Amino acid sequence: MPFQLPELPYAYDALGPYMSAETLEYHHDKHHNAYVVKGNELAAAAGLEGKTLEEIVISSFKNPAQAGLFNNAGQHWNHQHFWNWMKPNGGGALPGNLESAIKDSFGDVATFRGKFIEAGVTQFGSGWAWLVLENDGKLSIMKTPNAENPLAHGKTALLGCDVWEHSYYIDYRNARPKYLEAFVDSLVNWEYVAELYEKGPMKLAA
Ligand code: MN3
Repeated sequence: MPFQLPELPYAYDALGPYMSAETLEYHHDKHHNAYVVKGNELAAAAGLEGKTLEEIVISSFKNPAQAGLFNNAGQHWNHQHFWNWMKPNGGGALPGNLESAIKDSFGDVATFRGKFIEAGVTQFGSGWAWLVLENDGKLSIMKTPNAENPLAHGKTALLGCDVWEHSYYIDYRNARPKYLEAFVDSLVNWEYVAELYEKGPMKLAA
């Protein structure tokens, strides 16, 4: 099935003042849409229309000849989740199951918060910061360049923050740390993160 641009799960102005309507209009309607259009073009050219998005992300990551396809399919996957990783009036208290898991792996929530923000701040250039569910049930922090994601590495993403400049430059200019703090403290949809945690490590086809 061709990739499709999903609707935003909230109004363009619903994430203010932390993420503006202008940012969401450009980020969703222009950037994410371009990944969908180009991804479909390249998937068709590679004869992969019958494959799932996840299959395409995993197989194209291993194939240097499909780097362009990986970039677009990976970014489509990342953004599909990214819209759901935020919500109006986000942030705040974590659901109990997730809070326990974070304490088990990081000691306390503040330590997790610091490590996640640090990963985003120190990702040189474009990329993503991640909270990952390892196959042994532990949580870890990861950062990746460009379109790369935990899925490509056979891991389960619970939360990701887009640190490409298109995600924050209109609202925060070059202040990436302030954007990451606002993301964690006021935008994250922790219920969605907890839902992904409850599903457990993804079962990936070999
Ligand atoms: Mn983006």
